[in-house]
Amino acid sequence: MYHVAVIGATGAVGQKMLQVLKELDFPVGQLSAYASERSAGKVVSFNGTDVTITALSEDIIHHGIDVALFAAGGAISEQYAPLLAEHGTLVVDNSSAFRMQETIPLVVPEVNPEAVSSTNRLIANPNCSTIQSVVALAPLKHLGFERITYTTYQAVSGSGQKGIEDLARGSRGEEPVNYPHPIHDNILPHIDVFLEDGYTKEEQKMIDETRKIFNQPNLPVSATCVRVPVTNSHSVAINVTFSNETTVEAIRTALADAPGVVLVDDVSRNQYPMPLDASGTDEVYVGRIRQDQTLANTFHLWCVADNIRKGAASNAVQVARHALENGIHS
Ligand code: 2RA
Repeated sequence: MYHVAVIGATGAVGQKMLQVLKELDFPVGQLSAYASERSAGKVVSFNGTDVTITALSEDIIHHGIDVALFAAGGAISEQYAPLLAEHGTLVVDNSSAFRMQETIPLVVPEVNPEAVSSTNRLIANPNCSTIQSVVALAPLKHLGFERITYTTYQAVSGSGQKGIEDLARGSRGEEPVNYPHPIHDNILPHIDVFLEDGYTKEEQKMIDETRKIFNQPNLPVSATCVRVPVTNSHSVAINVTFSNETTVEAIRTALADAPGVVLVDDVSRNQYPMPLDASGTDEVYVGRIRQDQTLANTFHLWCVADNIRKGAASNAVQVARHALENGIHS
């Protein structure tokens, strides 16, 4: 049994980590919850018990923590995650701070479990929209990826509680506070900041992280990331070109047998993945599989997953379990 800490325990992802640690039967002997000074003394719930929030400080290295799950944003991760890892804690970080550092594994256990070695104490959790996309694509890797394009339809919960509140505000006819435009009755082709070339940082994350996870640094990948007025669960339209010939049926068969994937693809019965069905689960749902009419060896896939669970909290817990089972000892 392990002493597990959740850093950022009052946020949407931190709260979900507490829930998922219990639901996935993670071997928690002791649970500690950390957040900013502002939240110190507040109470969160773990396995039906109240846990009082401790203000995060460098003192944490003396608290005997075996496993730390970080969900407190990049600046906090940069300050505390390497420090804890150096002092023997296994750290899984949900921020983007370390994802592209060469020596730090970026892991989705169903996709690249081999990226974790027994010397890694700091492991990065990928971006939510990347996680579900690579889970959907991994069973097709043997076909050879030539090119991938993503178009995302991302729920407001990806922005945390403030995104959910903006959607509710809009439905009451009030102005947005978090987003630059109303999200109610609207869509925003804008997630995270704009970069010099016109892509957003969210789009660049999907591009870079896909290349790193599949270990194909030069793979042509492109993305358009869009915020939609859905409370929870992201959807991604994937267009993928393979080097080898295949068929829709062969793709369906590969996905039907794949870990973490549920195939929902029977349009004769209007069966396809939808956010309402994915929310509250840890699977990635894939459907609408069809051949692209315009390009050889190219297919469309539609995938949906709970962005707070598989896209963040559940993947982090699964990564921690995988690392512990594979020789990382605290
Ligand atoms: C979003 N990718 O949906 C973010 C959350 N990590 O905005």
